Amino acid sequence: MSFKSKLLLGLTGASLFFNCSSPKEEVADSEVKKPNIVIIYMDDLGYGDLSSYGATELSTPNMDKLANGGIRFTNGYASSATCTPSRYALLTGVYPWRNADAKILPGTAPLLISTSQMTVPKMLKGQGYETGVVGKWHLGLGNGDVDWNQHISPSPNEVGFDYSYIMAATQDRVPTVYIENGNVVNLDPNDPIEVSYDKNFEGEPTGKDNPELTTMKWHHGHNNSIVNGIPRIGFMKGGEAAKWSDVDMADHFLEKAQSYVKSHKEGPFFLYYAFQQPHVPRTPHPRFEGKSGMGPRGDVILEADWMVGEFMKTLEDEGLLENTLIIFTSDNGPVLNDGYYDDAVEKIGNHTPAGALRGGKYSLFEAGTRVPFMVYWKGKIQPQVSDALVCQVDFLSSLASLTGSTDTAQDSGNLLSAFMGEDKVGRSELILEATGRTALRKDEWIMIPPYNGAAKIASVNIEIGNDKNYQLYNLSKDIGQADNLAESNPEKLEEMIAAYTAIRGDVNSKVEDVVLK
Ligand code: NG6
Ligand code: CA
Repeated sequence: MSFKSKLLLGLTGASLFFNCSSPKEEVADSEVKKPNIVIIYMDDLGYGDLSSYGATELSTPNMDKLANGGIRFTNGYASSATCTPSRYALLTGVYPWRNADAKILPGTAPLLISTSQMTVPKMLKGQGYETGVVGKWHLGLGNGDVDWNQHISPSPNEVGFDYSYIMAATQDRVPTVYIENGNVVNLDPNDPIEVSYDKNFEGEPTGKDNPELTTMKWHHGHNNSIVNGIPRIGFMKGGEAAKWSDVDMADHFLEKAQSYVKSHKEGPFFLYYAFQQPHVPRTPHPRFEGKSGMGPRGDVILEADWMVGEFMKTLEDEGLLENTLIIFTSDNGPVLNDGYYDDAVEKIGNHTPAGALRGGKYSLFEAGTRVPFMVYWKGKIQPQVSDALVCQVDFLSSLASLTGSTDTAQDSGNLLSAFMGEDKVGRSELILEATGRTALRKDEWIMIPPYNGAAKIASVNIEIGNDKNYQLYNLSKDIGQADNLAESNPEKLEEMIAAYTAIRGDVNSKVEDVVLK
């Protein structure tokens, strides 16, 4: 069978469709063009936040189009229950617990990914792709002593991205500026930017001392520099003209993502489009304010859904939809009060952001890491629901397989056939991480080793999975993790501990209590 007819028949197993050794005339055929690849990455969107994943109180029609027109995974995981480690795993194919620095980073942290490390964009560049990142970065910049008034390096541009338009860390952390290809946008040399996570700059107001200057009130943390009335984490001085507008951020990133697509439509391109919603501070554009009836958290989910729709329209208008593989997922599970009084708790009503899952962001329970996870490719992937066990750490090897690269990374499985809807099993084992602690998912089982420390982070009101005893749950029968089978099924527990220790070693006694700073 020729390469072309194989392609026309669809995918078989995890076969390469873009075989570099194929005869020239077949490769030249438009139908064997390498697909554009887009990863849409949400920030703190929960398993139950989409109507396609069971939400009844919120409607997310545009995200649902991806879920219902592609593969909707029910066992799709972020590697971690917080942002930085998940993003590290997604881009590098390496479990974040292998890197001691892969924790929630301050805005001044050095670049976490080594410039010599393999990454998804680097691998794709090797296959002829143009690569871009738009949105939230949160993987560190520079070497630890960034001068925000000079060109910043290393940045995404040194780990595989040809183009970057990012915020350095999170919307609640300084510096509150956009950075394009290593340069702060709209920087005024006469108003230099200074940033510190240790101490305030003399004379600068803070959320703690000047509550009268804030329009959003802090609940825990978030009481340092005030930008646009919102108190943030970290201190910043100067850079007035460069400061972003929070309510316009989503529109701004959308516009950058759309222009990236338009200017790279000859392809192939890879775009990592990292949204900031529904992470705090939740600042919907006025046209979405009050639309969900659930307060700002619901409103920014509707805003993000609209953005997904507009972005998809651009792909369609440019004639790219049939040749673009789109992955949609989230970096960790949901949280309501993550440090500001913003009505997220008060107005939640009957909505369940985690669906039937236990826990939330920061948690080793399922809601920490099991997230909305869809793969959409118009005309190539049959709409379906898949229970295959898949993780974002698998993107590197799987996309390598898709595009004909032999690059891999230590923990990245080639799950291409699962991502194409052919294999319904996926991985057998997966190590999940939450604030420095780890657990093993194996087939339908999850084992959480004993951890000291509080069972709940009180400030966010989330059970994080700590218990002084082993926990063992059968997720196919007990998705809500109510029934700990560790005592009643000692054989399974022993098998799980052995499998866990084989990957992880005996490390748990060293894990300290979880403190959110
Ligand atoms: C925590 C912040 C939280 C959020 C989180 C990072 C406090 C008290 N809490 O430390 O608000 O910013 O870090 O979220 O400061 S993440 O999704 O980027 O991992
Ligand atoms: Ca996050």
